[in-house]
Amino acid sequence: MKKLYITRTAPNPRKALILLASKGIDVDDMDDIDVVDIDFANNEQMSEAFTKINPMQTVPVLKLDDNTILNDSQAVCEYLDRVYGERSVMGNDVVQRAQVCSMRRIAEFEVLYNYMLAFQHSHPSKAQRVEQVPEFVAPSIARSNKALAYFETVLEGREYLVGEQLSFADIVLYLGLDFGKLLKVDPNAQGENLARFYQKMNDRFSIANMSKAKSTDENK
Ligand SMILES: N[C@@H](CCC(=O)N[C@@H](CS)C(=O)NCC(=O)O)C(=O)O
Repeated sequence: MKKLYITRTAPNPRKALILLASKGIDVDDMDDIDVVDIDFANNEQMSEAFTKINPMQTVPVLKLDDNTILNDSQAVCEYLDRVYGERSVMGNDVVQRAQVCSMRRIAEFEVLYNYMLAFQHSHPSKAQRVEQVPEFVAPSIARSNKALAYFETVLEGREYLVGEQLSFADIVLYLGLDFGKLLKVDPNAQGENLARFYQKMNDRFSIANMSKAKSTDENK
């Protein structure tokens, strides 16, 4: 049995959960993957047991049947994308794959990562994890917001960032917008196109709606 170590509210593991959900797969209902929830509230990611699995003390981690460890969200998502479901969310042809890669990296490094830095440098729960530099917070948020202006133009007249179907780049941009809320950045106030995009993605993939879908399923 493979093991997927996640924290359901954190953006990097959510990439994997949303990728699977976008293919109609419920992570808790997979025959060959066991989900292991890592409790951030109790710093379980820093425990001795988890550190043995991933010395970087981060989630997600996917442990394969032969004990191979994939300890980065991109690697985990590449694996899940290839092994599960019909259509790849990484792009349908060579050019699309390159476009998805490009949009995904800009969304990741300019939007999500800068918000994560702002969070790590300001939130009390991360004081153990990083040496907090409060001066880092405002410029990091400003950097993310600046990149959002770029995505507002990319989404003009388009439903998704690349092609006509949802791709991994959309998932990462959505997670960036969603994480920005923790820094008091309103995802609905960054431009009309981003607001439309955020609403649509959030209806499908918000933490609340994904667990709601699950409890409805369980009640069947
Ligand atoms: N490069 C890694 C980064 C993963 C990462 O930073 N994950 C966060 C959750 S979004 C984490 O585990 N943080 C641990 C902590 O804050 O203590 C990846 O993309 O998988």
